[in-house]
Amino acid sequence: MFESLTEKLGSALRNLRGVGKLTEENMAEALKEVRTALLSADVHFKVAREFVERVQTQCVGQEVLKGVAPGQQIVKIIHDELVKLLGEGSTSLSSARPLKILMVGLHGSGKTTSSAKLGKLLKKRGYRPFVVGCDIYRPAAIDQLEILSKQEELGFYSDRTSQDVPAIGVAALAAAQTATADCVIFDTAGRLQIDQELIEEVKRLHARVQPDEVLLVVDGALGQEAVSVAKAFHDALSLTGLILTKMDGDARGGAALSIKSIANVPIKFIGTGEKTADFDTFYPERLASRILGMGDVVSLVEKAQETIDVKEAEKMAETLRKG
Ligand SMILES: Nc1nc2c(ncn2[C@@H]2O[C@H](COP(=O)(O)OP(=O)(O)O)[C@@H](O)[C@H]2O)c(=O)[nH]1
Ligand SMILES: [Mg+2]
Repeated sequence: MFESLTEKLGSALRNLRGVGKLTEENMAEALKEVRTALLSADVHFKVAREFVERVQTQCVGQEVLKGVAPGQQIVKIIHDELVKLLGEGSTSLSSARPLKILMVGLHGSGKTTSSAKLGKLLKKRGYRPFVVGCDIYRPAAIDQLEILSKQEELGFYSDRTSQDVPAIGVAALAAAQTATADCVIFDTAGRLQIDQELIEEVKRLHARVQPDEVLLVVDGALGQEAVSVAKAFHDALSLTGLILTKMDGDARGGAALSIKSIANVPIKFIGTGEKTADFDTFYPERLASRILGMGDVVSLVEKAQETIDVKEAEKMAETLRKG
């Protein structure tokens, strides 16, 4: 995942890690390389620019920590900014019961697979999930979902004779209730591109079933193009989250790093393979550490910061004692 970005960021920062003193020149040089690394990972240019600016501002205002090289401190700043870019602590799902989840996205992004994967994951969390095949245009998609639902022992509903997607949705809710399911996942149809007709259909389904979560499934290999896809779906459907798929493949990082700050929708899950088990809650911290590949430096700086915090607290206590 993101090997090339990791390599490029690594080389930009390696030179800086050891330097005893940061000068404007060596910092500017490194930050330029960081920006280039982000751009070549197909991160949206605005995101890359703002990222570098934020890092720069923080480097200037940073208090020098004892026992930490300035370059190492920058690694920590970049790490923290990456975490922010990927989105912090926003992966939880609505607590509504039944929990109704609408899966939307382009054709081939991984909606059907992710519907089954999410069902499996939620089952593990104690839900009784039910999946619904709403892709009436491709009978094979309904078969695919049915097979996966059998495999994972999830409730399943579809109506191969109906062309009325909102009606299928409503009937599915009734079937789910009868089956005492407490989580209903609607797998919908996709097109190769954003398509107004299709969006209208999903909107009608949305209006009828009133989902608690609207998750956009995005191919992680898309790059910054994912941003316009997310925007279009967000405008039409008010997304509540994203699922980035195929993160095991040639994902360069563009989609993951751009989407949260431009479309302002949190990444909630990632798909990391073709099997139903290859699916996980998204942890920004974990991915940031993987991208940077410098966990040792990050924890070193964290320790140094903790020491400072303790000292400050002691100082404050002392001041208070003296009154
Ligand atoms: N490697 C990999 N393949 C995936 C992942 N998610 C989906 N796929 C594959 O992508 C293809 C399209 O998936 P599908 O769920 O049918 O997409 P849909 O058209 O959006 O419903 C299938 O061959 C899936 O096996 C993933 O996380 N990793
Ligand atoms: Mg499908």
